[in-house]
Amino acid sequence: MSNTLYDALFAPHLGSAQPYLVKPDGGVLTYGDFLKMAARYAHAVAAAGVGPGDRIAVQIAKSPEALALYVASVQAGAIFLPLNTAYMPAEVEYFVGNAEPKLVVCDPSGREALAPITENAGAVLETLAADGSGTLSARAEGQPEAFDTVARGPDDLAAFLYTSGTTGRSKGAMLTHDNLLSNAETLREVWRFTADDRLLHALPIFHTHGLFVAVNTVTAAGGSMIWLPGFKLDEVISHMPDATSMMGVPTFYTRLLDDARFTRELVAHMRLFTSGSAPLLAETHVAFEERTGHRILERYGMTETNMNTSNPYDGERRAGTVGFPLPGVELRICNPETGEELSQGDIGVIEVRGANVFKGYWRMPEKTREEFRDDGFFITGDLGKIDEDGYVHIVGRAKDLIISGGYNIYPKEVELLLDEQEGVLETAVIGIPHPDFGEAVVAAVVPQKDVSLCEEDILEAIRDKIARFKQPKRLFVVDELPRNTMGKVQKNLLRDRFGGEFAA
Ligand code: MLC
Ligand code: AMP
Repeated sequence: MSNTLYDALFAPHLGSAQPYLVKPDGGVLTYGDFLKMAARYAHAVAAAGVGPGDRIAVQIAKSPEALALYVASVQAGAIFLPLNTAYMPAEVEYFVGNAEPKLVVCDPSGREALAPITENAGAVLETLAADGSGTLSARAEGQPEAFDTVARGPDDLAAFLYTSGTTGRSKGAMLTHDNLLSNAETLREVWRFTADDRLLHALPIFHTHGLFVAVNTVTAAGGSMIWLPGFKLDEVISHMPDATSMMGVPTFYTRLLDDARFTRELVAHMRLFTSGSAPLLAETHVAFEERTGHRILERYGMTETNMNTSNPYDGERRAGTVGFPLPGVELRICNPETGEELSQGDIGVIEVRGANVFKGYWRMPEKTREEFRDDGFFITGDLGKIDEDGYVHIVGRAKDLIISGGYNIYPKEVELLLDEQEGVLETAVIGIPHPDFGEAVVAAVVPQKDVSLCEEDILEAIRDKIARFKQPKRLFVVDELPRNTMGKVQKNLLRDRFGGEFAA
């Protein structure tokens, strides 16, 4: 029986002695051995009661076993729901409540906090640690090394990835087998990945970039990956000589450029550097070329759409642009209010349609309807234009969103939490330029009458309530928020006032 994603990406490598994952200590896991491990995990999740269409929520460290669990989920016909390891239990509680997973897998250190949540939701809780130990791996041990792949068609769901919303509530983007497969095959082709490639993989695997763009594309080509637990400068630099390619968020590249060991000689053999998830400053693009002789290939995507555009492999990689629509992706620029298509060169909202675009938000039909046009185009919320040579430029966002080090933060979620704190009347959360993260979260807070507030106390009060990366890097106590005549907070004025806070 056929399973769209497993059959195309993984099954061709069964029994293969080709390297798949190279561990930080140099140990190599072949495709054949990796897929046996994935099969054992598929037995383990099936034994936990997971059947076709059930969700598996995971909040675990990046490891070969963690990746095997993704493949096991695909093979078992389940829906994989990876969660940022920085999320606090209260955030996980929402995802578990919303997605109703059959199985939740967390780090052993998180078990105590998550046990009441999963019990409440009627989910099985298992653990998997960074070193591959845990109750789930114990279940997987001794299981058969082959698993009868569960049948799944192109339109069946393979993953839910939660993306925050402007209302402060996260939405589960439903991605099908075909969404993922079509994008992986396109990227393999346009970025020329082959079995000779070895990707330096330092991204997290709970997001589209690290999991689908990187893993699925390399696997589609039969290449291998240097599987680092995260982005640590020393490790990345020391493994660079063994890689052919790297995918990163802009912070990876600015950090590399800040290090004198990152030289032209170190990367002379490299074939490709790609960047995405956040804007790559034109000056970083230029500095990178000056230092290394390589032009970073910038592309543009979203959780909901996978990758939409890419600068060309051959031809000019134009700094400050995200290149051309990928084959099979239609892209247009529209008036955000009327939806009318605009002329070349005009700025409007970017809309996309294609096999890459998700099926909608889990149990949020209204939200889904709002974000699609009647003709099937998805409204990205990014503002852009197309230049005279056809390159797409992203010039801003119609959505109130901050992207910090490649992670998305919706100000509303942080504002709602700050508003709940004692003595707080109202708040506004903004993103301002930051030399390392691109943008940093900062907050302006108005105290209630006759209350005196201080930055440290408020930050301390929210410390365990939301993921650290969403928390303001600075918090300013102000007398009032600037408002326009309609009463709407003028965040641009706050950005003008506090925008220089992290200036170099
Ligand atoms: C970590 N911290 C951050 C942060 N990452 N703060 C703001 N923004 C971030 N992105 C904070 C931590 O909370 C901690 O704070 C301190 O920084 C050090 O934490 P760390 O874990 O040691 O940080 P580090 O390892 O240096 O992580 C930085 C990073 C990481 C850039 C390597 O954030 C990262 O891997 N980002 C990639 C994100 C990504 O893959 N995005 C893809 C989305 S998919 P404190 O105060 O506790 O010390 C997508 C679609 C598409 O967007 O197009 O690709
Ligand atoms: P996410 O919801 O995490 O998938 O983030 C998607 C958002 O990241 C997009 O809507 C864009 O705003 C932004 N993004 C992704 N790639 C780029 C890029 N190359 N340049 C600018 N913004 C980008």
